[in-house]
Amino acid sequence: MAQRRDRLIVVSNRLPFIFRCGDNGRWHLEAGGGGLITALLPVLRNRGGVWIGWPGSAEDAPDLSAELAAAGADAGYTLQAVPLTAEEVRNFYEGFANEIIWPLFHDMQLLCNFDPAYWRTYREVNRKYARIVDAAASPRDFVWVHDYHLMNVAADLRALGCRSRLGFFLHIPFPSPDIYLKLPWRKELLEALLHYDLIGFQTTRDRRNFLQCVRVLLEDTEIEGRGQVLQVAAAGRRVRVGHFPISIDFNAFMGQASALEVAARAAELHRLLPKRKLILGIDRLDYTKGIPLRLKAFHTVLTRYPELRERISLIQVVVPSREDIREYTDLKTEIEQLVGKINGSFVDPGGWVPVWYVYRSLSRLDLLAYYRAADIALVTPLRDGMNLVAKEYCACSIEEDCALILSEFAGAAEQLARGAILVNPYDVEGVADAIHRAFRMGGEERQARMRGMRRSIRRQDVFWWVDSFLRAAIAKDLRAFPGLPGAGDEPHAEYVSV
Ligand code: GDG
Repeated sequence: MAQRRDRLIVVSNRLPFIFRCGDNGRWHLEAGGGGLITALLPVLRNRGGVWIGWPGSAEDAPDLSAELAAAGADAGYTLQAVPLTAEEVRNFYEGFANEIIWPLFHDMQLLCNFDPAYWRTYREVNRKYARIVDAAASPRDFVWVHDYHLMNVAADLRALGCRSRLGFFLHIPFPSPDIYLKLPWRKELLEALLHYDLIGFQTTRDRRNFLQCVRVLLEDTEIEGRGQVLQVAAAGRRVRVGHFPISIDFNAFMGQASALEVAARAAELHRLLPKRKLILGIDRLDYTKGIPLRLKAFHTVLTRYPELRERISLIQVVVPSREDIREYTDLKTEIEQLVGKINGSFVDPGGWVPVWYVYRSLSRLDLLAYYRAADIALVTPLRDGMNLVAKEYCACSIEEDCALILSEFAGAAEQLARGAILVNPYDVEGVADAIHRAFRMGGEERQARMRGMRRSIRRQDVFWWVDSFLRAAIAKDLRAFPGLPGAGDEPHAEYVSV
């Protein structure tokens, strides 16, 4: 009888396929997108495995398990849905995850609504995920849980007697103790996290913040080791804690951006907006992305450096997100007012429009064309776990003749500090000066900076990210653990037994 291999079990809030109700009232499955899915699909396809998550609709959606099974069979792994009731979605997803952890972990504690009912439902829903994982996992499997929605799952799994190895990756930042300590359930949440065998953060700053919180809140803390992965003992548990900057499929982006169709669409943009440098901002509608301050900086640059008028245009793409939440609709209104104010102040009838505002999701082709057409990317989140847009922009800059202005509070800044023009997004005049500097930068400097960033992103691409996390998870002894980043002599994760 063929022996079953150890499997990778991925657990995330959402499945890579979501249930959607079409205009005709019929339910169907739609493939999801995004960095996490792109990163993990090749590994799951090669090894087989299971992906467990919420299919993105309330429990009253019809039973689509047969469709889900068929989609999984096509994709080469098993999909398992975690059904959530409407109340669970409200208190767990919209409440605890998006009204507490999302703002708090992005340093915006004033936006938090610390409703105790949210915490109760968060614990219940995490237990629900844990029960489904426990039923699916064997002790030889490796369970990889993703993101802030599911921080309690390991503790719940251990309580159920699960003996599989457990890893966790946080896609958003981890705040400093000053901010984290505001959370009413701060100790319970930290202790729950320590039930994972490996905890991964995006940056060294996030890892440092986490370790400081552990030291402040928990007893008998010891931290050992150096480099990418440390050993931490606290509250009677031992856990590995590392930083693993997430990335993109660099070669896929570069290849697709080289397509004739993309080049033609990019050239068309330059024809429509002739004789000027194009500055690009692409963000989900979210208050962490710093869009209003960015628009104010653009207004400032046009006031402070009048010679740039008619020689630059900002294309600001805002992708609709969480539109049923008040903060988000208010933000949309604020953005639209600012765009109106800038265009009203500077527009040249029949000619130059300073801000091109696009409020919709772009097709992949358009996204690539915008990346390729832009001379300068303006990526200025107030706080961001990583920011993949910055990396995708570099990958698509095939001629290497363009500049990236990047917030120092994006995780990507740790890796791209030498090539990007780093800015403090709260410093409107500083960002305006950075735009001016990028506009005037000589070709040689632009190319040298962009070349360096592209080299680094290509070396540490998304497959490197998966590899380094899985290697850290399976290493038996950290002293025998080779330098993780770029360890070329190590087997690829697809072949590593997890
Ligand atoms: C979270 C963390 C962390 C955007 N507009 C369109 C579109 N996109 C794609 C981009 C990119 C992704 O969405 C956005 O990723 P980001 O990393 O920039 O931001 P979040 O969504 O906030 O992601 C973040 C990430 O998780 C991964 O760990 O980096 O810090 O907040 O891939 O290309 N794609 C298409 N049309 C669009 O209009 N097709």
